[in-house]
Amino acid sequence: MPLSLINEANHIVLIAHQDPDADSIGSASAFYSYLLRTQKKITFYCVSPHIHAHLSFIPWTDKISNRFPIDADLAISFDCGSFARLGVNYSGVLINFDHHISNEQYGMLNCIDTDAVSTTQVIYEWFLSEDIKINGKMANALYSGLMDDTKCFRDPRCGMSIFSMAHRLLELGANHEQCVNGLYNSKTLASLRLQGEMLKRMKLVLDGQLALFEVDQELLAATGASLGDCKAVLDEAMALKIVNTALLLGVRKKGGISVSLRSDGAVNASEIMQRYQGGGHRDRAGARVSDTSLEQIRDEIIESIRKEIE
Ligand SMILES: [Mn+2]
Repeated sequence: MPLSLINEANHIVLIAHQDPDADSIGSASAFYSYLLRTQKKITFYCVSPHIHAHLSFIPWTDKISNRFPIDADLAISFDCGSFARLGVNYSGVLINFDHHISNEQYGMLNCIDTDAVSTTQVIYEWFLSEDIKINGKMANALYSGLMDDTKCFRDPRCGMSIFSMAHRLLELGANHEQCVNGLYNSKTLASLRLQGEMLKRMKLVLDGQLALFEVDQELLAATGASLGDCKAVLDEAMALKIVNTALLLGVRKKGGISVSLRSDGAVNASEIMQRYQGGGHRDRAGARVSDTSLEQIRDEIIESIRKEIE
């Protein structure tokens, strides 16, 4: 049980994954608030040295450190499907809280609910089951992850149970306006310009069912945006009625290709990305590929998609 491991530990390190999102940070943040009630030493760790400024509204992000403490005797990871994304080669006791279907189950305890829309939902339900009181800070952190992973409640899985969770979190002190502003009204001009260019260059293949985007470093340099800014356009493409799959191939600065795949159920995105040592969810997944050309990986993935949708 997570609780007995927590009770036994002296120094607990909470791990948000590499290039963290609101779900990973929000889950770890809520846990940080909870652990402050115990008399234990806590470290909030993330391998990425720079956390996106738009996530700074989530409590305790100022505590995030990219140095892993050597005396930690318990680690808890949040929203991290693969061991590699922890960014640290930790071999001690580890609890793995997640909702990715591709989760590698690398923990000593794996608390994984692949039906949950966010890891913050997994944490929320765990808090309820253990009778852990959720304060305003915790509610806001949990709500931010819920909002981000459901794309502002646009996920078709958002039904009564998700809206009652959201309702309860608002009652407990979550701030809807702050989360909307932090997650959706915080675009940079560079990312918007990039989106415009990407939409101009978008190709529709497989009879228009697949929207294809290719991004190189020249485009990023010209717009001033980063590779991380590219993914948002996939959701725009998915909003086209005819499109049921969207694929992004981005050339990384240090070489290799970053792949992101979205699907509305036509294909299993996680399964396709796992063939490239990536993973994620059925409807959105990704991978990083190094020893293949962009053309080769594009043709391979299009072929995989074609086989599944025909
Ligand atoms: Mn998540």
